Amino acid sequence: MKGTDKMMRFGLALLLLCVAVSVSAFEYDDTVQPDISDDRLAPDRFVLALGDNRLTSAQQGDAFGRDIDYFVIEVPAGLVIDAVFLERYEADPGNLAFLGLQEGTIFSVDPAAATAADLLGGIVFGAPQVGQDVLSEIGTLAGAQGFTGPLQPGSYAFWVQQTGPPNEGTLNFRGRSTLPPRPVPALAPWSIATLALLVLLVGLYSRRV
Ligand SMILES: [Ca+2]
Repeated sequence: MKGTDKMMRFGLALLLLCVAVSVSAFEYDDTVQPDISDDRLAPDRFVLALGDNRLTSAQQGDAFGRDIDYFVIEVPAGLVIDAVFLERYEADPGNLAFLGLQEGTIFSVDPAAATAADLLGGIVFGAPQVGQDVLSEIGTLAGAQGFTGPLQPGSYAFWVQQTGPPNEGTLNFRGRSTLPPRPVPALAPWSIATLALLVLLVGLYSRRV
């Protein structure tokens, strides 16, 4: 293998590394992007990343054209969900929504038949909780299996619905690292990308001369 080819392969590997370490938190808004799945057996899927992971969704009851939202959040190894902030909620006064969750990659029960016992946790939420971290309230839903502390690595299926006129709300699922701090400061992703591009450019130049 020529030296320039080796150099270019090294540069490409660095670029791939850069992409891998700079995976960003998810941000989704179903009021402007496609509606979040109405199918509990085929929920939309999001992967939690470090920091703020925001999901804005709208729901409405039967009289307004039923819209239920199902989504799964995958919590990778090394991360936990340590807070769920209700950042925004807009609806008619007094119109509240419900969020329930189960462990797994689908929501296993028909919402018409679901009881609290089917859920890991849940919450009736709305304007009163705007600005609050509601994770502990989700974990203490009466009759649910319940949990305390952060949501550990795994898959969590969420069911969000309400029965009144349209609402919309923004939840921020905060990802926190559980890995020990690195002893040596790591290169920032942009500096790895810069190095990778330099290696590629040198490789291309070397091929031409
Ligand atoms: Ca929706």
